[in-house]
Amino acid sequence: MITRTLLLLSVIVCIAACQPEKKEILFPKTDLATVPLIPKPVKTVATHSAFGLDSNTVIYTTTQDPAFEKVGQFLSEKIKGKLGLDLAVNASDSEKLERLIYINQLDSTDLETPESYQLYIKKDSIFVNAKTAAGAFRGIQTLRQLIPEKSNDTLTDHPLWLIPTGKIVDAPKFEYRGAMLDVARHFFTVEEVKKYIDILAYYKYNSIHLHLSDDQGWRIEIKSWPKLTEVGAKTEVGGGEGGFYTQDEYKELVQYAADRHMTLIPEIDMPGHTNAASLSYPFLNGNGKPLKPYTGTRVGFSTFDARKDTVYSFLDDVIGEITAITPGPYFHAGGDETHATKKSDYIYFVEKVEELVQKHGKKMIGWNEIAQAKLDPSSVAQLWNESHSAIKAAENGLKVILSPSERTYVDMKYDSISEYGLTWAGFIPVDVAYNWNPETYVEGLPRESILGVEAPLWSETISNSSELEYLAFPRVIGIAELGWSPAEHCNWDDYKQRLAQQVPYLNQMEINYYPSPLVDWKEE
Ligand code: TNX
Repeated sequence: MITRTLLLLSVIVCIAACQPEKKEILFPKTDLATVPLIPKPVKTVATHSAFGLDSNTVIYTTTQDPAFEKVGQFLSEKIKGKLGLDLAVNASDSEKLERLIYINQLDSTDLETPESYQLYIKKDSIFVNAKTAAGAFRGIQTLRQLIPEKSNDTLTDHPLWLIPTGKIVDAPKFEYRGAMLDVARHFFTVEEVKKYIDILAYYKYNSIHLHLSDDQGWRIEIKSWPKLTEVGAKTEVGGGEGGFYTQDEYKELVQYAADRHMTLIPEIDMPGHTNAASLSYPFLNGNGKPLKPYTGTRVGFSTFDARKDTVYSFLDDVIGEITAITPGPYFHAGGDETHATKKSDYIYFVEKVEELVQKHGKKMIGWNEIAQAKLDPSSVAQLWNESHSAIKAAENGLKVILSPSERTYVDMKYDSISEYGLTWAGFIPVDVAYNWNPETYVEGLPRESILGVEAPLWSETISNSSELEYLAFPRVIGIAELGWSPAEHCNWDDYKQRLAQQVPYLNQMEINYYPSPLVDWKEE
């Protein structure tokens, strides 16, 4: 009896131990509701099956609107970059209709905003429905995030990438979702700015604001005032060589952003932050002090002369040249930290500049200080440090962009051991940047007055893509969600799980993100 039991036991042990090692099947989750989408969509319904994306999949789009075809091509290029698959867009041979992705223009009342979209994923077809190409573009970002990095079985010669089936109905919370890059304190090349724009688009940002001038440098060619770049572009913080965009390069950036349905917003900061401009043309200077190139990081010492007519003729040319190559609706006129400008001069100046911006067919955006002036309700105030001025702007009918420095200033250090960044607005760890509700953050600011949110990245301490990425990522990813997803979906514990799973994308894009210890990053 004992021997029989022993025999049985040893057989069981052997069965357990002698099992051939289970081949790991790389099977992605097929539950649409658990894919780590950022920003989290408004509504997701999972149907627990899968669409097998493969080399026979074809992309079709509405052809009446060429912008929809471009969205299809964009998707095809990104799939090629991620998986190596070359998917045809609107190919004429209709044989290959086994599995298709259809990007469809649809005039439905369910699609409430221009960026709304619906995604219907069935076993053989994926439909992206949108009223506008912008909506379709946002929809295909969701689709990109649904495509797993790995196919179901890397050993077959016909791999399938399984996309979970179901339905997503989605629309942004705010019409404005921006990121600002300061290319004045340190210059960033066209390629560096493009890379940033491309990543922002993946997380559904729709605006890229470039801070094109400051005390330390002027960064855009103005043909009628060539010294701005001959003199004013040659400096940057720390004494580097500076740089500027020619108008052709600027147009290239505008187009690159437009291809991603993003608006480029140019900023010429004034009347303060103008040392580089005044150094180029000293008649502009209003602080009465001798001018010299500035490569430090102090603020608030420079000003234009607000009472000189020639200053406004100069600005008419500058604003005219820039707006002529800027298709978006806005021109940002700065207006912050004007400690060297008398208050009455400041108000006079901002009102004159608003007129010029409108004369050139644009709406003015300015930092919250502009609320001191009497402005047209078409102008927009960008809140960075004084809630009361945002409230005042709203009372005067202006819309407000929220960039509260203690939450959205991604140029602040994460913590005391951060490699780059400033600290004047406090440390901003990844959870602090995420854990706030833009709709209720400023007490007394009505919801209808909020145009959206923006994450500014000032560049005193950073000078290349890798340093930029260290400060921006992951914080701008969280701010993307705050700008898009309904407040009830914005939850740190849930978000940090989804953020942790962005690693494959961040690695594929070679993004030097800060691996915050608050997040349990998923190793690949
Ligand atoms: C404040 S925010 C500034 C910038 C600096 C930034 C550094 C604002 C409108 N002005 O000039 O670069 O702080 O964090």
